[in-house]
Amino acid sequence: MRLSSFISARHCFIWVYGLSVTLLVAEVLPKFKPQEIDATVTIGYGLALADVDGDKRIDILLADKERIVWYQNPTWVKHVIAEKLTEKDHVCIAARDINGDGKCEIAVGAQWNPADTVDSGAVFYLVPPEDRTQLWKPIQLSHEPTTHRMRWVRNQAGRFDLIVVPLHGRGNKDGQGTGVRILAYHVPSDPSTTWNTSLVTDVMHMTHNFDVIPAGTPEEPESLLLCGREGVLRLDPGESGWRPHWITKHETPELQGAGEVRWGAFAGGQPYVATIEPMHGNQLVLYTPPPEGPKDGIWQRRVLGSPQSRYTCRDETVSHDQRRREWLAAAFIRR
Ligand SMILES: [Ca+2]
Ligand SMILES: [Ca+2]
Repeated sequence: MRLSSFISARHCFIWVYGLSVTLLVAEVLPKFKPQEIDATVTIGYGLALADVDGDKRIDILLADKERIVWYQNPTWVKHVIAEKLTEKDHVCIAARDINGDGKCEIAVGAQWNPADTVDSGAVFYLVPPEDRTQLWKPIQLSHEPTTHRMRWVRNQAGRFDLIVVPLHGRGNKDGQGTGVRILAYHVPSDPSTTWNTSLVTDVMHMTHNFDVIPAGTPEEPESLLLCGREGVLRLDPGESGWRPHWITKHETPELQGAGEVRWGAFAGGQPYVATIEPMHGNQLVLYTPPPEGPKDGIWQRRVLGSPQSRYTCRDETVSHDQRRREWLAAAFIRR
């Protein structure tokens, strides 16, 4: 199936979202052929796609429980990048070519313990060896507790910052307390020296995920889409910090925040935001700008689907399986 066919199929799904999702999957999705890449993954917390070795083929990177690895396209041979960086699990990975040499730079998050909002968390930048199939050298950076998600994002100067999103604010209990500190890490010319950070925002709690909104050109800065207990917040870089725009605000009991978020656009260019609600939840939700409203107003909310109750269980013993389902659902309507 050609890529263009897949894109066309996606648009079809979006425009007829009122129909059964199951029916649409059968009608419009191309036929995928599963290929087992690795049967020894323990807890595959974080995934990234980037060209590691500079051969112009996109490779797969994985933050597994105790290993950071990459699978080399097209053979998917596994190479270990780093092992057991912290006592507790690795949890996230960011990979992108940030210096234009065609090979990705890598950062990872570790020491995962969402119950410890004081001492958990860790952030590392990994220095590549000459031969990128060998072990990389970790440089530990400062961090906020409960390090959870990270992405490389292009800033106003055309350089890339590492944006790190913890799950909870420092010292929080049950999602209550000070806001989560979302930080931008600025890459120094020598990565082994101190990395300065700046605050992106601290207005939200239980910030479970975020997305990067593509810029209009490869030179412009990129924006963020952050989701959490309070709803979904768009953040645009400006001369005096990040400008906030609430896509949705969850201030009533029936709206309990969002756990996954993706930005996208219809065939005509009209943007949308897709979420899974609430965190680890069962609702697939679509937000679109109000046709007559102000550009910075609250967007219209439509629930596209609510799977059976077995998907809504919040028991931690099945939480990883829930996350996998969330990812599949969000990816399905992604651009
Ligand atoms: Ca490659
Ligand atoms: Ca590079």
